[in-house]
Order: sequence, then structure tokens, then C-alpha cells
Amino acid sequence: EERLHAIRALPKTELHLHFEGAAPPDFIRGLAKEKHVDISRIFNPDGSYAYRDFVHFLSVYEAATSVLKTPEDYARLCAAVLEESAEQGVIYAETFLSPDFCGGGDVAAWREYLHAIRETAEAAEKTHGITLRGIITCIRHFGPEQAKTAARCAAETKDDWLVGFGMAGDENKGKQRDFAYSFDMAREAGLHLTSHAGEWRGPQEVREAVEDLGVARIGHGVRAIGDLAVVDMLAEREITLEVCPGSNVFLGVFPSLDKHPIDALRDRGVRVTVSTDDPPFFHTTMPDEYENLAKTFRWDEEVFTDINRTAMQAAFCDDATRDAIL
Ligand code: ES4
Ligand code: ZN
Repeated sequence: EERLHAIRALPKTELHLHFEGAAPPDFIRGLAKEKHVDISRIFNPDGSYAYRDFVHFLSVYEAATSVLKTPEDYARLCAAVLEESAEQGVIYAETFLSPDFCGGGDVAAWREYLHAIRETAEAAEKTHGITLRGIITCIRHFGPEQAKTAARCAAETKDDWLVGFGMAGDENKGKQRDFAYSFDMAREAGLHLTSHAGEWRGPQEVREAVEDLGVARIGHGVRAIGDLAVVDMLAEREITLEVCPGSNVFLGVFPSLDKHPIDALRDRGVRVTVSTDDPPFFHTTMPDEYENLAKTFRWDEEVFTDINRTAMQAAFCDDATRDAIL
């Protein structure tokens, strides 16, 4: 259909993309073979990633990431991901990068990964017209002490490409406020803040990310819908949600897209944006997300244009970069 084709082709901004989670299974299999690492257990017979549930997904993610051993491996992944994203109409993206995976928390090693990824991203910007920025990310289930290491890496390598500090990982481990020290350090280093909240736990978790960490954006945040006081707080404070509808449906956070609260949250005045999270893991792409939302909620081009404007306003890049894209 003509309408859906036009919507798939719109220029898009993606704010929530885990860097290693964007790696196609063929890419990871190829690296595993090169390095003689046997990770065949993380693949289905048809070649796709195999996992049972979210916690198992996190361990499969770490196994896939284990074959990305050098800054050059990350540079190769960066080139592959940006070429594909640009082809799919993405013009601006922010990606989560973790010193825990890139150099094991060592600042000097992290600096080399960052340099390799940034160089590759800048080359891709010239050839494909896509702009990438990085969000340094701590992993919740690795605990608050390791998060401080990530925050130190952030503070010591802060530049205009690394624009944010975030938290991913298992939302059922610990509390948002356990990570306040790290988020404070990142804020003092001039980084913008986001945290995964309200994907698995309820509205209170979303409130705590805003009140205890002072984040401007929330990764997911969709389960705020269970408490309208939290929804209204998000609208009032102009917090932007990085919503990943396909991920949520694939992982069973909501049984189907028509039961997903993205449209209701938007109706109530919350700033919502659309991302893929870990696209090959959840069998999604940005054009697929747009097409499915257009079909399910009868969203037209104007809605998507508005959502992309919201995303660029909430982007963590500097204003000159933002203005050049808007
Ligand atoms: C995540 Cl640590 C991590 N990696 C990829 N996707 C995620 N979602 C939540 N935590
Ligand atoms: Zn995520």
C-alpha cells in the first residue's frame, strides 16, 4: 500500500539502540569462526539468536558480545550497522556503549574503543548521511561499584561525541537510587541522563528514575501507564520516553501491539519516541516499527513527523548538530 510505503521511507531518529544488540547473527557467527570461539549454543537452527526470556536474553547478549574482542571489531560492527540503518531511513541515532564490554572497565582501553567507533561513525556520516552519538551505559545487574567504573570512564573521556550516560540491564536487580553516585558524576561531567525503567517493573520504578537519578529520558517507561499520576508527572516534566514497541511485544511485556500503551501515553501528553532496542534479537527494524504502528493505531505521516521532531528535541547532541538535522 502507498501510504505504508511512504511511512516506512520517512526520515527517522532512533534514540534507543544497544550497540552490540544491533549486530546481525551472521556478523557475530563470522567473528566467532574467525576467532575459533564456539558460541553455537546461542543460535537457533535457522541462524537466529536463541533465548527463552529476558534474563536469558541478557546472557545470550553477553555471549554474542564476547566475540567482539578489539576496537577494530567494534569499528567493523559500527560500519555494518550504520550502513544498514542509513538504508532504512535513519538520519540520526544514539547508541548505548558500555565500558564493561569495551575494555572491561579500563579507562585507557575504553578510550581506544571509543576512538575506533567514533572514527567509523564519522566516516559513515560522510558516505551515508547518518549521524551517530554515544551514550555510555552502566549495566544494572553488574552492580553499583562497576557502574562507578563506567561513570569514571565517562567523566575521563567526555567529548562532543559521547553525549549521555545511561543504565541498562536487569531492572529487577537493585534500585535506581543505588546508582545515584554514578549518575551524579556523569551529570557533573556534562552528560545528559537516561535510564531503563518501567519495562519490567511498574510505575514506581519510572518515578524513581526521574526523582532519584534526575534523568531527562527514560528507556521504555511504558509501564507508567499503570498509574496516571506517574503518566501526568512525565508529561508535566517533559520527560521523553524511548519506546521500543516491537521489543516489548516480542518479549511479552504486552501481548500484542494493539494492547501497547504508546498511543494512550501520547494522547495523555507524554513525549514518546520510537526505537528498536536490539533489532536482530527482536526481529524488528525501524521501517517495520513504523509500518506496524501505522497499521495498528492508524497513525499517519503527521504523527510520525511529530514523533521525530520530539526525538530530535530530546536528542542529547549539541544544538548545532540538532539544528542541522531538524
Ligand atoms: C539490556 Cl544490558 C542490555 N543489553 C541489551 N539490551 C538490553 N535491554 C536492557 N538491558
Ligand atoms: Zn534497551
